[in-house]
Amino acid sequence: MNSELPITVTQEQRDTYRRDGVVLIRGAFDQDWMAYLQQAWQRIRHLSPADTYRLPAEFLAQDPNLSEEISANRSEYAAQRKLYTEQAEGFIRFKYMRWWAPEFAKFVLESPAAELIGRVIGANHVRFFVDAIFMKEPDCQTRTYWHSDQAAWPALGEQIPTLWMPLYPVSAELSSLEYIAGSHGVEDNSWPNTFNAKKLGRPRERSEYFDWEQRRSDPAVRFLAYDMQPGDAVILHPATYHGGGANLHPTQPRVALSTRWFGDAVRWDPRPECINIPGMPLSTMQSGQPVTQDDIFPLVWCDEASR
Ligand SMILES: O=C(O)CCC(=O)C(=O)O
Repeated sequence: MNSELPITVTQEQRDTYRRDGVVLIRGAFDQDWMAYLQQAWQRIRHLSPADTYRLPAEFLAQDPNLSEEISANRSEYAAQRKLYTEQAEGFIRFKYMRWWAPEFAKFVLESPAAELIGRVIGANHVRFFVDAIFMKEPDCQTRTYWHSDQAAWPALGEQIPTLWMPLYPVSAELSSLEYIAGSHGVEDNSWPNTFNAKKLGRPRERSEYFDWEQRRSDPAVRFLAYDMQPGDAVILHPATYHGGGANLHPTQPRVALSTRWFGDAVRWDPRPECINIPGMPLSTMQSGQPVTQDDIFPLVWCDEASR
């Protein structure tokens, strides 16, 4: 499995990321990594609920919100899961796997993902933040609602990208995620769709996520979607709107791994509606302070030139 990046990130790719808030990189991970992740996915998806989300006990003890969220995720009651975790017919999501499924920790720490992020966004240092996996069964009509991720993160900074990679082929027409080019430059005060935000309810002064379907035929809006093979990856700016992606393929499941990363100059900005983070309750984050907790957010890559 490759730990070195097998491709050279070009200036054009860096410029595309800066301009569009999203860039496709082909062939970043070799087929051994992809087979390994496919196997890991097959293993976790067949676990019983009680065997998922086995986080360190102290993380749950110190963070009642996280503890409640994990119980909802493991619930055998579909209604409860649906209320809090976006699970829907034919759509499964897991997160925080790096803490409870060692294959995903290995990917985060040993694959060239962090280097790829650093080279695309121009960071000197790259730390791991959080992860999630999204699966849509063949012929799953559930669309991912249009959203950007920034409102859900308890941190501020330009460099909090997501690396989105399908474990099996996806096609732009049938199963890809879609992106709105340049939407990372648009002012947005949307209320996120996190477990905590749903419990609190949206305050009147915060808007809902903009539904880009309304502008589907507007020639000024660039909707982007890609045909992708295992090993390809999309890097996404935290403020770029993305969504769509029902899986209309008749036989091929759509399984995507999203890993989120911290680059340079990221500061805590804890708000009660943000995501829960294992090992770092919102109440312990000091507003405006840089991210330094190596045990929770390992520093995975440094640019040699910045040492
Ligand atoms: O793959 C999906 O359906 C959703 C992915 C997503 O929204 C994300 O990674 O932020």
